[in-house]
Amino acid sequence: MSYTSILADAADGVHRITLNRPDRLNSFNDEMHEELRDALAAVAADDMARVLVLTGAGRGFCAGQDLSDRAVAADDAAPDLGASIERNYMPLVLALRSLPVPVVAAVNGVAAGAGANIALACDLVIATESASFIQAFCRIGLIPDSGGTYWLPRLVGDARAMGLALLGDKLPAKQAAEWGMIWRCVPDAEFAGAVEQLARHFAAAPTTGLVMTRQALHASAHNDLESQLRLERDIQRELGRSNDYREGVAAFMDKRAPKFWGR
Ligand code: T3D
Repeated sequence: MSYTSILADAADGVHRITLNRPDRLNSFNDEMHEELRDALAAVAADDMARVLVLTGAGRGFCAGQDLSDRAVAADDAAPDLGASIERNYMPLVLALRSLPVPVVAAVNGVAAGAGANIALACDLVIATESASFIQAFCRIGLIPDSGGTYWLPRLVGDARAMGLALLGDKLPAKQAAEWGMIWRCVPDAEFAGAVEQLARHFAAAPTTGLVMTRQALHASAHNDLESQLRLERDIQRELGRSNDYREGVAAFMDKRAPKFWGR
């Protein structure tokens, strides 16, 4: 499939997907969703993949749903937003959360509406200092979707989640990092280098162990302690049989850098 709304490339285990509608701040339309589904399936199917970096072209990361794509004039039939979410946003969030490689959101500029929450669905969010996060939904009478009502209280606590969701104010990336909503905020001049470093790190990491770490952390949201301990036991049992565990221990004993297989 050739793409017009995104760019996708892969080299040395690093897959990159760039949302590419910069004149609309990379807002989502059906075409972009379809292309994203295809590109994410390609990452999942690539045995050589070790990491996905998701970013935006131009000055923004993503401004959420393309509002010019919506028939909202009084004389038009109301759009079925539930159908749009079921068809596009739910599969996107679930695909990002279950990809067999770590997913880095490299937030290069404003992330608003579903654009903010798609970033938060990724495993690590690194943002440039001039980026910001806006739960813009309340400005147009909607609720935070794409997992917003799930991530926000877990990441920043109820009070801040409520403030962000009800006011729709711009949260600068630096403050988002201070609040623990994202992993890191870096000065604009250092952003590209920091993203590259992260990508290279993951490209050489024990991928399956990382993906199972993500799986266990996600499960902790609904498990009690005993269930979580059982899950850790089961995953550790499986990973203990892996080539990467053998290599990690051998490299430690040999005092050399490990050479992990990944997947
Ligand atoms: O509908 C469903 O399927 C349900 C799912 C909903 C999910 C959602 O995401 S709902 C929330 C949708 N998003 C928004 O409400 C955000 C709208 N955008 C903004 O509020 C602002 O653009 C930003 C705060 C993000 C950035 O502001 P600023 O001043 O830096 O840029 P700008 O001038 O507003 O935008 C630049 C251009 O991008 C502009 O076009 P123009 O005037 O140069 O031709 C603007 O219209 C366009 N643009 C920005 N966001 C969107 C958009 N066009 C369509 N849809 C957008 N979301």
